[in-house]
Amino acid sequence: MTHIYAVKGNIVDMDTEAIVNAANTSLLGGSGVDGAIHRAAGPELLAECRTLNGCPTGQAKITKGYRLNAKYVIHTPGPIWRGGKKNEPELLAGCYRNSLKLAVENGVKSIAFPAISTGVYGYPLREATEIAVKTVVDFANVDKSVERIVFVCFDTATLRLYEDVLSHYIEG
Ligand code: AR6
Repeated sequence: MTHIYAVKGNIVDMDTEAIVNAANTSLLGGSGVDGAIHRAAGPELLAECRTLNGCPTGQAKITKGYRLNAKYVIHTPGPIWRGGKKNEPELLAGCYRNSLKLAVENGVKSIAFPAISTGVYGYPLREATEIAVKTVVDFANVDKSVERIVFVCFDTATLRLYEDVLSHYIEG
């Protein structure tokens, strides 16, 4: 059974085989999670990202982790919140699903996700958390090859929310 849980922390410090980057469609870096990952991984990450020709919103691409603890970075551009009627929920679910698909294809057994789109991109936190948890739980119910999935929360309020939403899906 896949172990799915939330922790408070910085995504670059995670001990998982892959970490997910809340990227933009250029894949050439930015602020928030993206900035932290590029800073910690070193310039080789940007060099590899330049070869990828960007990534559509809701899709995902994989690179090496370079100076990170993580072997891989999975880059996924989340949707910018535009009020909720521009396909944002489906695109956000796509980020989680497509990142997990890439993880499976690359034999990744543990992966950490940030709260994609809930910073600069302005997605309401509760709605985003419900989509994140539901999409990950649904995926893990079908494909059990990833053993550990961690939601990394930057602050205590986000952690509480994830724990609350997770408790509706997972017992114990
Ligand atoms: N570790 C874990 N969570 C973090 C970290 C960190 N180091 N830093 C921020 N968060 P954001 P987005 C939280 O803005 O909304 C970039 O410029 C943060 O509190 O990183 O998807 C990209 O290049 C928030 O809850 O990502 C894009 O242009 C969550 O992570 C754009 O921002 C996501 O915040 C993407 O915006």
